[in-house]
Amino acid sequence: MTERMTGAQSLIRSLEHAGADVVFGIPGGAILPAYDPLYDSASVRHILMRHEQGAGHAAEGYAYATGRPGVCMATSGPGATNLVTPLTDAHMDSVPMVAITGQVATPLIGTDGFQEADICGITMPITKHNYLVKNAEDIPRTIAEAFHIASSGRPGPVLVDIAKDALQAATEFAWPQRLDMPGYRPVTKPHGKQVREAARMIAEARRPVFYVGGGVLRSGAHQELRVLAELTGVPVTTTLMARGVFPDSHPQNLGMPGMHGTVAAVGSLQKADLIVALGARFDDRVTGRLDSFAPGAKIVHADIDPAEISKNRHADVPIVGDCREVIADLVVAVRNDQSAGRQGDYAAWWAQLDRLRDVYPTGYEDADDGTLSPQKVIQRLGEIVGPDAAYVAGVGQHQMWAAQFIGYEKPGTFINSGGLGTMGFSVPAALGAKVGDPSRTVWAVDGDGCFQMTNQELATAAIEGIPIKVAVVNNGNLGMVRQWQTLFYEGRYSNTDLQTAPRDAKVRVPDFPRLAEAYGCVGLRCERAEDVDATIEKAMAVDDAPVVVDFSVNHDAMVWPMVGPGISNDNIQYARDMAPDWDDED
Ligand SMILES: Cc1ncc(C[n+]2csc(CCOP(=O)(O)OP(=O)(O)O)c2C)c(N)n1
Ligand SMILES: [Mg+2]
Repeated sequence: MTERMTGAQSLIRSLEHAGADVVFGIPGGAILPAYDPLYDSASVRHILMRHEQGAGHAAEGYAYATGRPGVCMATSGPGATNLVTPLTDAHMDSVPMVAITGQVATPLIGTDGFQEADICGITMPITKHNYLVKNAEDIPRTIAEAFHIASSGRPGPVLVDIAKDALQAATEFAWPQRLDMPGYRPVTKPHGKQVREAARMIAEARRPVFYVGGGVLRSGAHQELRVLAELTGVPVTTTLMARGVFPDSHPQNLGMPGMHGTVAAVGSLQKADLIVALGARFDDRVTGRLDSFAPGAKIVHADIDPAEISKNRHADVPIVGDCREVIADLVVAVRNDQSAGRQGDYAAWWAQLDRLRDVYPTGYEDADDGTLSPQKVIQRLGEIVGPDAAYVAGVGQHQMWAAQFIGYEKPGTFINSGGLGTMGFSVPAALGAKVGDPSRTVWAVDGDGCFQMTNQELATAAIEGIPIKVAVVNNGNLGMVRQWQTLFYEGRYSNTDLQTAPRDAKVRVPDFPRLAEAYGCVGLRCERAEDVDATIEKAMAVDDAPVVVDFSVNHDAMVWPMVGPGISNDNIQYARDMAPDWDDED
């Protein structure tokens, strides 16, 4: 069945067929034809953002909350280039997303036409795939493919750039019944022999560890992971991207590895004789100096993307497949081994790791000048708000404290920008997550620097009725950069003071609660430890407007533990100038 309509109508009809219910965007000349039929769509809600970067991060937040591709829309030229950061972000963190951009009309392409940018060329390395559509009849098939590519295999962003004359042309609409993509067939089913080999190595290992990454979240494998972990008794570490896929309260969870990981998690990888990497990519923030990472470990590496395997660290047993299927098959293989009497004995290993956990728990000390500790704010937030809420972090110290001091019990409850480390992610991503799952309480945990990059989306949140809550951990400076200046540049604080919370607290630029009020949100401030609980409760009681809380905290707090940049994980500092005693008998 075909129907006559314009390319623009065909685009909106295609979005409806693809199951898109929300589009985050900003109109402009080249995409304008699409905004006309969008006005009439009964099933696609368009949310007018204040910056295209916000539209992109909102689409990411939506994808986290729903598991479905987030959709954003922008016009040609500057609208499209403003999507470059969120597209890169989604690419680095494997977030399913479809970005639709208007392009100048085909006769203008290549002439430096008004608002022409070669967005397909620009985004080639930062999208999973992209399309330039010049003919109206190609629109339905392209949209169908874009959604399929974004959400299958290793998820990622797909950009569809559509020339204005293709949107305006008359066409026949027909939704494709079948996609014909001979070059794209992601392998999801792992090879049985490799899985059995991995199970054998788990049984034979003395010091194994599961290194669990964001792929486990994306594949929805948290239940399978728990079964595998409990069946084997192997310690588990969850990366920044995987916080929550294995409960923090579980006795086998050692916490987060990496630059600001727990001593036990970092130590477990360094001392392991077997690392089973599940949907993780041996990122430099996890491995530290690569040539000294986990020197005695054999590697089993399971990933849906064959390009990840042996990219940074040689895999002794490569397994290409969807994490959920890999882990489910591993459970079967381990059970078979166990019924044949082959089972690992990790008692000595656990004794070693338990000692590290006991002696070096992740903690903090209050400042002696009576100022509020940022860690305390974040810890209390997690305790009061609880494990059902979603916490969406910005980038910097507050992000690391959010990863360390909120207990995550459920998958998808911690949302952040891991690979790219994008300041400005938090507010729009929180907005998108709240739209994706309105029943969930969503807290943005942001920094005073990050917040100033995208806080104009508070206008979107207020006007569209999206009651997110924002905790600005206001230490008055670009804290993570300042921490590096303290540690590696002799305390020379070049350009990191933001004046958002001057020590004499006279003039704050901006004054965040007043800024929030100007945007139609509720604005609160908390400066004393004794007011933290009541302030959080006050913010929780507001459900008809977005809330921004300025937690004015200590300026000098630092994130510990820390593996300094470019150094070996062996040299992790538990606190400044304090290295753990590994007490390793080897
Ligand atoms: C877009 C962008 N620009 C610069 C950086 C470098 N950077 C990383 S953390 C950071 C400081 C963030 O400051 P703030 O939001 O106040 O967080 P804090 O570290 O103080 O908690 C900066 C500038 C970045 N990650 N992203
Ligand atoms: Mg700051």
